[in-house]
Formats: sequence, structure tokens, C-alpha cells
Amino acid sequence: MDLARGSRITFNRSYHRLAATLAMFTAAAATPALAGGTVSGKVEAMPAKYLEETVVYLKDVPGTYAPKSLSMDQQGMKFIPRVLVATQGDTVDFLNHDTVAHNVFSPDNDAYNLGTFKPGEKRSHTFGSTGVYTQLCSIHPEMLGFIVVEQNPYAAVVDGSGHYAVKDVPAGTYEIAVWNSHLKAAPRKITVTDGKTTEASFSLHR
Ligand SMILES: [Cu+2]
Repeated sequence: MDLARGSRITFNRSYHRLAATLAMFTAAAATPALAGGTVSGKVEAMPAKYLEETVVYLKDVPGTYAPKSLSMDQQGMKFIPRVLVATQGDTVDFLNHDTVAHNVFSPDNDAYNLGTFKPGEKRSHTFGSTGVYTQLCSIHPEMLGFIVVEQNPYAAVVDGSGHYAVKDVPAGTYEIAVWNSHLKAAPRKITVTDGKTTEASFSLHR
């Protein structure tokens, strides 16, 4: 057997195997993650002062969602964020970064009262049911927040200019709705396509 020829064949075989492996990796890397689409848009509110108290959400998206931990702070005698969106089963840690004691309670749905706690302390509540929970402090009646608990995580609080984006939504047709502390807009049907953005804007009124 010609040794030189033998090693050339071995080299050729290894080369082809390497090339095939490389091609596989390149194909995997070049395939974009197409699972899910984005829903985004702008919300206008009349009167505009209620705009920040707005959540856009998709109703009834089938699936099971791993519980998350979220937090709502008390700082500068305010609940921060003022509006928090959560999924049924999520736990919210209530923090206190003020120099005074605060209380945390909500009279809504399966109401809770986490008592009064000092600066630096934390109290938690797990939200077992969907609904809007007005977040109050019994010591400071001017403090107000909202925790909006939905069936699924496909929901977003609008930003200061009314924009919102809900990402990684499974492809399908859904009802999209808006919660606002004072105003309303009719829900509507949208279709979400993998890798695409679906636009849904709303005008809120009384
Ligand atoms: Cu307080």
C-alpha cells in the first residue's frame, strides 16, 4: 500500500467530515429565531393625565407560565412603578426604600394586607387570581399604585408617550384589550405572525 496515498484519503475524509459539521453549525446560526411575533402601538388618552395608568394585554393565550418574582418599591412616598403588570401565580416583593414605615394592602379581588413594615424590610404576596389590585398604604392615604394581574405574560404598561410593545407572542389570533384606571377603549382582534410586528393603537375615552 502506498502510504502517501493512504494518508491523503484519510485527510480527504476528515476534511469532508469537518466541512459537513461546519455547514451544519453555519445553517443553525443563520436561522433566525422565528418563534413568536411582536405587538406594538401607541395609546392616546383623553384626558392625558391618566395615560400612565394604562396596560395593553392579550386575552386568553393558551399555555402554562412559570411563576416570576417582581418587585414594587416604596420610595419618595410613592409606589414605584405606579403600575405593575403580573401573570397569575407571580409573586411581588414589596420593598421600602423610604426613611419611614409603610403599609401594603389592597381591598380588591382576593384582598391582602401585608401589615406595616420598616425601611429596608420586604413583604411578599403571591397573586393567585387575575384582576386589578389597587395598591394602597394605610399610613399614607395619598399613595396609590396598581397591580394588573393577567392570565398570561403578554401584556405591557405604556411608556410616558403612550408606546408599548409585547414581544415573543406565539403566532395566532387573539383579542387585544386595554386596561386604564379611568378610561376605556373597545378590545379588538389581531393576528400575530412569527417574526413580524403587528400594530395595534388605541384612543382611550371616558
Ligand atoms: Cu406609606
